[in-house]
Amino acid sequence: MGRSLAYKIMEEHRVAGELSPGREVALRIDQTLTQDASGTTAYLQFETLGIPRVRTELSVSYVDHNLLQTGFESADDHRFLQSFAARYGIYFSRPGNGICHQVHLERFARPGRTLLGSDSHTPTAGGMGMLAFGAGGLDVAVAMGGGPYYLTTPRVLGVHLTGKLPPWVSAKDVILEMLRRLSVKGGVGYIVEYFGDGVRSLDIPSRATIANMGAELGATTSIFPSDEETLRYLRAQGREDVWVPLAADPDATYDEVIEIDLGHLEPLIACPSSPDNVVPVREVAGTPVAQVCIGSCTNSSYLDLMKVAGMLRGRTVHPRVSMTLSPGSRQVYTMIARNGALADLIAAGVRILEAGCGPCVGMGQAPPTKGVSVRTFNRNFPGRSGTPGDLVYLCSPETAVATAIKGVITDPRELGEPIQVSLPERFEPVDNMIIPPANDPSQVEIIRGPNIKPIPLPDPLPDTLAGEVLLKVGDNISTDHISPAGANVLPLRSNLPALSEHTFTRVDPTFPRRAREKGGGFIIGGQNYGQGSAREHAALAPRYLGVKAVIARSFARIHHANLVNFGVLPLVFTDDADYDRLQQGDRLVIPDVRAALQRGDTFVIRDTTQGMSVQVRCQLTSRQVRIVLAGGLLNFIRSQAPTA
Ligand code: MIC
Ligand code: SF4
Repeated sequence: MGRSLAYKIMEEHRVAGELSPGREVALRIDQTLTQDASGTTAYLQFETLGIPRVRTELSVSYVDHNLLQTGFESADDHRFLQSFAARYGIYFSRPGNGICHQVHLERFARPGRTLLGSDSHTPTAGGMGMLAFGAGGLDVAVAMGGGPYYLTTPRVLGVHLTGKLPPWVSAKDVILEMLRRLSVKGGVGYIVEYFGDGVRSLDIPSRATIANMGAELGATTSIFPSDEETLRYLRAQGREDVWVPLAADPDATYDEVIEIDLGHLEPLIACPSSPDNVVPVREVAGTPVAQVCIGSCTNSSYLDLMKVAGMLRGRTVHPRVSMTLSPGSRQVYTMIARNGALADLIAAGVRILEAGCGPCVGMGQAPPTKGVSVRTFNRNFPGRSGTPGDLVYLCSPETAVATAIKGVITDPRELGEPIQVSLPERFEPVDNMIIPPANDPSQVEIIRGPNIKPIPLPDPLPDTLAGEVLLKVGDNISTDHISPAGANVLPLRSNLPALSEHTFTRVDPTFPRRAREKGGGFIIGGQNYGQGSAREHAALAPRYLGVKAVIARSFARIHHANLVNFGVLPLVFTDDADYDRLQQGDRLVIPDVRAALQRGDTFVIRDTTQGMSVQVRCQLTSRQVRIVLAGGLLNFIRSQAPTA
């Protein structure tokens, strides 16, 4: 039977386990990436493994999130990361060099290889046939040490692309169409694999845009074939030597197939405040707008920015609108500066920001109260922009610029003839801001600022778990709700005690205080609990405040793995209706939890406040059970290490 491309690459990288949907498989990881906001904890944990040098083919540490430097904290983190990289054999992409996913695509991604990144949009590299996963920092640390990446073997959703995109419709509209059809839960448990004639008409930055936002579908990853177009892009990057042609077998079968005729798509937009709240732009056209932001790892490529500049040439941003642009990489930034496009953007009134994540992660540019913000980004979870009650829309660069010109949400097809841009023959080779590791690591001193605090190791799971339901939340709670980002909080990522004081504060500002006063307890979640980012802080910080278990209707993949890694028990109701019965403030007891976990996957929780019991399931592999019993992955690894 013919195999999908994803399964071929997984088979080549399988080191243990079974490649069968739902079963655990362990994959060899060729490359890793980290970014600064999740990298500090990843490296602090790597350090505890006692491995002198990374054992991957390539590991890169990027600095792209915490660039505001409103205090000493982030600058200290940057220095720590740079010295750590030099010492342990990791390439260091300096602050200002660009967003990890964009730079990785340009300079390092390789078709057919595996990549593990401590950021949920790592699958962007799937745009060039790489099998790339987002994971918590601890999983990335283990991969840097040469350990495999364990995951539940996903099913494969084949997306059959036919036709060609009409004028004014672009890659973002393809992935918004996927989100419209499938929702933010629709990709859970799947790798999304694109195939068919329509693929050929999409350049690599377009494929990367689509693969990037597979994260918003909840998918394990997304992948495109590697073809002539991939070669063209790699050649333009001066990296044609890493090209290999890759595709699914011609008779490949997929677990499910959906059809998209590119020719039938129209400009789409995700309305506040979820990436799957998608409608055609024409349905919300005319809505007055206060802000337009171009950038993020989804839409900040050379082609994107050239389109934006071309549309704005000779025009001025509408007086009501504040428009920003953050280039995806310094390569892109340099090129638009040299060819004059940057001057067109500046002349049109665009506020040019640094190459990095910027407003996408709430680092500045919070929109005004009740002001609509239209962004080319990938996430619009409530409050992520930094403004409470924000109204963030997500769309293509074409729609964003049409909107910036008119001051109201505008279907770009109203602008007449579309702008034509094409891939350059040669991208500017700019690796001078990527520092290779030191030749003599013994000479490198690791520099730690006062903001970098050690991560305490948790105790093993006790025999009985008891405590109060500290918080009950609804469906689709994102990691932005659990451990928010933004300019005030992100600089605290390497200081767990300080960071934990922000846990759930966007949902209930009293949460950290109550959790401390009660000595920890339980969280009740709805469906898709923990969707969004890969930040392990969304497991670490609640655990630090004493959260013992999360009982939810279902979990997002990366967050589920992060809870296990830090010894927080993820439990799922066997009867969905029990979600309604448990209430915030109820006292719960899980007796003999260690024995129950070892016995099987279902057990009983007693609600002593209401005098009732509910049944829950723990969907863990036997390896994960041992990790939770040990109190987390680091404890587990230590217990496995041969004693001297
Ligand atoms: C995000 O887009 O939410 C982030 C910030 O890039 C996160 C990573 C983090 O929180 O450190 C992600 O996507 O994983
Ligand atoms: Fe950065 Fe935004 Fe991409 Fe996250 S989604 S990596 S914050 S640009």
